Amino acid sequence: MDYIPTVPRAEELVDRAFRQAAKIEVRPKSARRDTQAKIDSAISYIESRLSKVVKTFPTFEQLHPFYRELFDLMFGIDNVRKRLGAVQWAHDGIHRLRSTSSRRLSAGEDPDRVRRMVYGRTVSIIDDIADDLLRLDEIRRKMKKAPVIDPDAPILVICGYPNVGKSTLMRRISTGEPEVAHYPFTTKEIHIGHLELPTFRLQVIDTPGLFDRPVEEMNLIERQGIAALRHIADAGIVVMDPTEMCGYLWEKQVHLLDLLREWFTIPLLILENKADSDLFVQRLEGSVPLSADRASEGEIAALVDRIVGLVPAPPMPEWMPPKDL
Ligand SMILES: Nc1nc2c(ncn2[C@@H]2O[C@H](COP(=O)(O)OP(=O)(O)O)[C@@H](O)[C@H]2O)c(=O)[nH]1
Ligand SMILES: [Mg+2]
Repeated sequence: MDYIPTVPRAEELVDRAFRQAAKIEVRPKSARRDTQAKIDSAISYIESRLSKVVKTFPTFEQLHPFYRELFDLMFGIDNVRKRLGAVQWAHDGIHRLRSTSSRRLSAGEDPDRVRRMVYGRTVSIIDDIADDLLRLDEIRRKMKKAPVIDPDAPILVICGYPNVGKSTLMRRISTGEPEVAHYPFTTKEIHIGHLELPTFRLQVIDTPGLFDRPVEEMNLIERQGIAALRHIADAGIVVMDPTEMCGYLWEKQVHLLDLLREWFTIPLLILENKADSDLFVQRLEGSVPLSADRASEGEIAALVDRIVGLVPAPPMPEWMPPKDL
């Protein structure tokens, strides 16, 4: 996610505003002008901080549907809108105090009394949005940790039971170290690798806890997580372990494969891993036997070729005739 500035806490906001205001001195001394200057300074400070919060928060309409859905699941987009609305409300309320105070000062009211009224109302307004500010800052921090996936570039997901060899495969086919990001649907992490191809860059995603068990075992959040990822996946690899050294019976793995075939409409490549083991027998027709651990560079290159064949290359930018043609 792009840079989103910190959301100030209520006490910090008020403290700073009043502390800055206290330093102001007007010459020649005039209680009225001095108070007005202090009030203006405090109000301007708070106004600008609050309006920055509202203006710099990402507008969900502009986000890719993947991120919109992701954030909606994470913290409810309506909830964020309501909280930003509260911040705007506080901004407007404090803005109005400016004219109220100058009117009362011009009318000859005791400056100290006017200042106390303005400060009192300011504290009470900011107090009303204290919880919104806290929550917005929490949301901002979660947004920054969102997975670094480019939903518009091709994406390959790696599926299969735990210990079948997904991470090993991921490391073999990616260029560089896979990045680790947080995904709200599992307590675990999501691993994103990149496969540099001559014409485009493929993102390879391994999601421990998501595509490695039957959907019946998942809670609603995890199912929604699958739905969000399904949006953006272009192809999948299902890693299976016919040696059952992973700890899962072959029948269970086949069941997961059937479910994955139901969930995904994208092309799936089936890989039977651990071909180096004495226990290995290829069990499915059309699958690719491989030892993710021991495969030679040449075997990995051949696998990458098959993967590339699965993924539609991103469209070339369309040529548009100049308007005056
Ligand atoms: N014999 C053998 N073991 C493998 C192979 N690939 C992975 N493993 C082992 O299987 C275990 C699980 O591998 P890992 O990649 O972490 O599986 P993941 O849980 O699906 O990500 C590890 O101990 C690997 O060393 C392989 O091709 N042959
Ligand atoms: Mg793993």
